[in-house]
Amino acid sequence: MRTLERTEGWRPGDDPGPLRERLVADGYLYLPGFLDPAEVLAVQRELRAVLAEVGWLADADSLRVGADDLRFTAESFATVYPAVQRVESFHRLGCHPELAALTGALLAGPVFCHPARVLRLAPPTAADGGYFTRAHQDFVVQHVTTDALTLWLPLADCTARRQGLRVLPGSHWNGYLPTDASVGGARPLYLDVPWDHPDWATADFRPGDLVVFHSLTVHGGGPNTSDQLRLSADIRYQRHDDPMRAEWTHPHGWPRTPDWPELTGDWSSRAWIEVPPEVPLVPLPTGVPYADILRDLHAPPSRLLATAGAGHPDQGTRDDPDE
Ligand SMILES: O=C(O)CCC(=O)C(=O)O
Repeated sequence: MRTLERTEGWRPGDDPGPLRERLVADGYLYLPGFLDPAEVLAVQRELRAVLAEVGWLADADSLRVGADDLRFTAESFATVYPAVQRVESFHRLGCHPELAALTGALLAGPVFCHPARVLRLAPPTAADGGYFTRAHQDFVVQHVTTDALTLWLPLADCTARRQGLRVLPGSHWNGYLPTDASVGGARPLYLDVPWDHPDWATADFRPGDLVVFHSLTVHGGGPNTSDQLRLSADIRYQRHDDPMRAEWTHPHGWPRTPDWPELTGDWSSRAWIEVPPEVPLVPLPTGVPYADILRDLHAPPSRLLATAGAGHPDQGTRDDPDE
C-alpha cells in the first residue's frame, strides 16, 4: 500500500495552476486540513445523534456501532439512509464556499455541487481485509461528463483499522475501463482490481482533510475492522456548461431514498440542492439494461486532462474538447 502525496497551502485566490497540474498528472489531490475540522465535527455530531436514534450507533457520544451485524438491507435503506440524508448541515457542508472555490479554480469555470451526495456509513467488516467500496471509476455513474470531480471528505478519523478512501494514482490516464459484470448486482459498476494490489494509495485521514479526484481515477474504500462506524462523504462538482445525469438532481439513493420535499421539510434553505437552470440534464435511457448502458459508454473528451503536455498515453480522453 502506498501513501497519498500531500498538497498543502492552497487557499482561494491563489494561482490554481500548480494544483491543477498535479491533479492532471496524478488523478487526485490530497489536501490535509483543507476545511476547519470544527465545521466537519459539527456535522459528525448531528449525524451521530440521528444514527443513535435509528440504532446504528450505541449512543450519540461515540461512533461505536449499535449492533454487530449492521448491513444495508431494504429495511435499513428505508430507515437509516433517509434519516442521515435529512441532515441539512451535511448538504450545507457539501456546498462549502472553499470547496466551490477550489473546484471552480481547478475546472476553470463556474461550478456547482451535485445535489445527490453520498453519505458513506461503513460498518465493521470481517478482519480478513477486503474492500468496503470495491474498485471503480466515478465516470461509471457520471456517464455524460468526464470532468466531474469527486471531493471525498472524512467525517471521522480513518486509520489502518478503520480505513478510508484509496486511489490508484495515475489510473485516470487509462480512460474509461470496462466493468466486471460478475461483480455488483443490478448495477455492475466495479473493476477487477485486487484489494491488496500494491499500487493502492491511502492515508490516515481526519475531519477537515479532503481528497479530490477525477471521474476516471480508479478508487475504492478499505476495510473497517474496528468496532466503530466509518463516516465519510462523496461530493461531486462539475461546470455549469457540462451536462449532468438528471437523477443527480434527486437525493442519493432516490427513488429508494425519498425525494427532496420529504427530506427538506425543516431545512432553513434549499440552496444546497439547487442546480443552475442552464445545466443540460440528460435522463438515463429507459428500457436498456444497465450493463448495456455501461458497455456502450465512452468518456467525452476531457478539458482538464487536455491541459497536460505531451507524454501521457492518450486513451481518448485528451482530444480537443471543442471537436
Ligand atoms: O469512501 C469510500 O468507501 C469510497 C468512496 C467513493 O467511492 C467515492 O468517493 O466515489
